[in-house]
Amino acid sequence: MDSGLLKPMTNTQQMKVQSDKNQSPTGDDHMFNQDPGVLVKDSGSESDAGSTDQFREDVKEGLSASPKFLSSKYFYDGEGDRLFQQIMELDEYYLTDCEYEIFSLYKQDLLEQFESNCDRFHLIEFGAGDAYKTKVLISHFLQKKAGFVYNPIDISSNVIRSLVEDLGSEFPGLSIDPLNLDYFEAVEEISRKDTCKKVVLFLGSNIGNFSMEEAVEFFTGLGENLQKGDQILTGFDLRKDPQVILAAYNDSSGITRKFNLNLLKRINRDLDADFDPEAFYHYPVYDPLGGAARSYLISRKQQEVNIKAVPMLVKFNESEPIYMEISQKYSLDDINGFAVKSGFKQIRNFFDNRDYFTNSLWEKL
Ligand code: AVJ
Repeated sequence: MDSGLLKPMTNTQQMKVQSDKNQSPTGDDHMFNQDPGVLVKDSGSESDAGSTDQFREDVKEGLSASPKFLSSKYFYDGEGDRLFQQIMELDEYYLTDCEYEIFSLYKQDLLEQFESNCDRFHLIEFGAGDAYKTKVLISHFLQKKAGFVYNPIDISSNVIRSLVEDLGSEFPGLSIDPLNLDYFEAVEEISRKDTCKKVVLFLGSNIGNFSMEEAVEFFTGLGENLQKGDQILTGFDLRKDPQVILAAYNDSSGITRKFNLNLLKRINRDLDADFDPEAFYHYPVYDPLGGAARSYLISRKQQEVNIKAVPMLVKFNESEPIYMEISQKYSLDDINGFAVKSGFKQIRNFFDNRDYFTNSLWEKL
C-alpha cells in the first residue's frame, strides 16, 4: 500500500532476519541481531551496539541512496540512550505511561495467564533496557510467590550488567538469567532452553520500527522458536487522534528533535564527518491512512558533508530530506492479522484507560 513511501526502507533493512552474514546476500544483516531501535533501546556502549564497520557501511548505503535514509537503530549511543530516557518522561510521549498503566491495572490477570499450562515459566524480554515497566510485573509476581525466571535480553553488556545489579538489589528473591546476546542469537538460544513454558515480552511498541510486512516476518520467526502453549506479550501503539500521535514525535521541548540530530553528531564522531546539525531540521509527519509516523531531517540549504571514514562527500539540495524512522500505529484488525498470519492465537488485548495503547497476549498454536 505504501510501497512508494517505504522505498528507502531504512527500517526495512534493519528488520531482516540474519543468521549469519553469509546468508544475507543483500547485506541486509542488521535487523534481528543488532537493532537497538527495536531491541536494545538502552544500549549503553558503542562497542557492543554494532561494529563501526557495519555503521560505516550502513551510513554509506543510506546516504548514497535516493531518497537518502539513515537507520533508527543507530540512534542509541550513550547520548541517544539518555535522550530516549527523556523522551519517555515527556507528557506528549504517552506510550510509556500507557504501558505502565496497563501493567499496573492487569498485573494479576497477566500472572494468571502466564501461569496457565505450567506453574513455572521463563519471562523472556527482548531489549530489556532498564526494565522500568517490567518491574511492575516482577514486583507483583514475586509478591504472589510465582515460580518464574527472568531472562532479560540485551545486546549491550553494559545494559545487562547494570540491570542485573539493579534488579538484584531491588528484588533479592528474583531468579535472573540474563542473555547478553544479539537478537538473532537470543531467538535461537531461547529455543534451546528446556522450559516448561516461555513468555516473551516485546514491549514499548518497539515493533513499530518494523513495516507491516516485516512485523509478520518477525512474529513468524519468533514463533518458530517457541512451542505450543508458549505466549508472547507485545506492546502496540494504537491509531488515535493524529494530533496526539504527531505531538509525541514533535514535542514542544525539542527532545525528539535533539534525538534525531544526535545521529548526525554520532556520524561526526564515529565516522569523522563534518555535519553541521544546525543545518538540518527535524520534520515528523503522521499519515492517518497508513498509520505510519515517520521522521525526517531536512537540509536547510544546499550543502556538502564530508564523511572521511567512508570516505564520501555527500551533497544535499536545499530542503532535501533524510528519512530517519518509522513508528507504525496499529488498528486492532492489524494486530489480529499479525497473530493469525504468524501462527498464534490471540488470547486477550489489555488496554489503558484512554485506549491509546494495547498489550496483546498471544499463544503459540
Ligand atoms: C523506541 C521505537 C518505540 O518509535 O516511539 C521515540 C522511538 N522515536 N521518539 C518510537 C522514538 C522518537 C520509539 N520506539
